Amino acid sequence: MARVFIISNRVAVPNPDRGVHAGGLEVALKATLRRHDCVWLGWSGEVKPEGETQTRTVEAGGVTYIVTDLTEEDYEEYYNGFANRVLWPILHYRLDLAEFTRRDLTGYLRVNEHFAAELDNVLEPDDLVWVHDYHLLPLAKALRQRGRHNRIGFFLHIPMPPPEILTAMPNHERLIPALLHYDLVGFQTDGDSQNFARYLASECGMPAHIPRRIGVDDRTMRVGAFPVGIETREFTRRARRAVRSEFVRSVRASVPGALMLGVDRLDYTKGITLRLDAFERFLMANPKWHGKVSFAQITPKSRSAIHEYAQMEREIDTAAGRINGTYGDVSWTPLRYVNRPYTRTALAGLYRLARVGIVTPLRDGMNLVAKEYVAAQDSTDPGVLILSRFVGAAAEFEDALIVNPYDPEAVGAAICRALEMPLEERVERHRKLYEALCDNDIRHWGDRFLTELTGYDMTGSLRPNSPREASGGISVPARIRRRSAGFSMTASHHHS
Ligand code: ADQ
Repeated sequence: MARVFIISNRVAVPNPDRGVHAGGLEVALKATLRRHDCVWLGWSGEVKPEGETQTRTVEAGGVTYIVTDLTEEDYEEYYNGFANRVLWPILHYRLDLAEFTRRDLTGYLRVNEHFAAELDNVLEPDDLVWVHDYHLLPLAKALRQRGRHNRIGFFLHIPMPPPEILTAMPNHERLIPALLHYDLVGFQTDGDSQNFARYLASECGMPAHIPRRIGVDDRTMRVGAFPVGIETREFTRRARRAVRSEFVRSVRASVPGALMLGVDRLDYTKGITLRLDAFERFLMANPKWHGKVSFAQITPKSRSAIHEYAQMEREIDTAAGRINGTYGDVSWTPLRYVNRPYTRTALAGLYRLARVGIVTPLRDGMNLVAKEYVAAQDSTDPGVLILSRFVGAAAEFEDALIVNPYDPEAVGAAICRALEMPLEERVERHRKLYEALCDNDIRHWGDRFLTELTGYDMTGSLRPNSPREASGGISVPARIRRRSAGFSMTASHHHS
């Protein structure tokens, strides 16, 4: 049976010494790792001086992990540089925060070449390759240039902005058409797929209305939405158990009145500053709630080495101090702002305890916190989810209180509405949200993607599903094939 190669920037090698902290990607891929013969390849997380980097193979739990170190230059140019200072802000619609240098782009392409070379050493012709996220956009192209004809799929975990934004990225014409080298490109939502199709129409001369299959040379490329979900019932059970824990009981005892909860990595896309602004406006407009609601914002720090992140940390600290200074009392702290990670179980318990879950990113591919919050509720007395319209989850969660995160007064009003919502309405909204969650359980996500990638039903044995044919597709115009095929990695190794 064909092996499935999973390629991502970071690799979640199980490590008993560090305790289990399952990241979103690992949870999403759990069923795939269990059911298929998988090899997971990516960065080890270690940065070594030039000449001391290594690639290691580790076997654990039936999965082969191949991890490779980065040099300091790689880390700065590829990871901190092009991936997190250019692609991350631009794909989240933040052109104003992008800091492009050719040097970083060169580093980005070099690391993609390095991953392709490592993969090339071990890949068999019938192996499937599934590449994850914005760090590795040109990986299929690098593999094709090595003569590889394997089925290669790509999934973007973060948003795909419209071409009006994407075309402002320097060198977009070298990177985005490189996605045509994949056999399947998956996005979180239909909106993201449509944005990609619009880019192909405006920049690559494709027809405006893209069919699901596009003929590229002798291959067929497909584009589709594969919204990421969670293990819904498992998370519900975990939350039910967790509320009985010592930790959650002590939190409950320490909160006078209702708890509102926000859980996000500290990132400017998550809209935390505006969220605090909304909470402040809510407090200003609703003295009757003083002393009766506490807002816990749990926000582990990330990427502090990047200037914008350090600046945002300071802004949030200032706002938090101001809110507690203005409204707090010796017996009541309106805002509890915490910078540490919690275990999944502790988080599940906190979600269940919270009368309001507030998820207001300015832009987010999916947002699993919104899904975890809904899964964790007691269906007979559920809390209310306040959800930004600009996250992927909003497409499935119409029954949340949908808000515009850029409008703090409206978000403040939604906080009040959520706190005062009658039981009957809470139960009804939660029932519909929970149904939406169960319709899209993460256990089927990997199989859906792999089935679409191969044309075979990957849920059981490898049975033919539909023959793979290029008929009915359209051809990529020759000029794009040339441009795309003529994009040479080595030619781009000039320093700025
Ligand atoms: P992220 O931007 O990391 O993921 P998100 O989807 O919210 O965002 O996932 C965060 C995960 O980290 C959740 O499972 C959450 O429980 C956990 N987490 C957050 N704070 C924590 C804390 N203090 N302690 C412990 N765990 C914590 C990217 C995209 C998203 C997309 C996912 C998956 O940006 O839009 O949903 O990938 O595709």
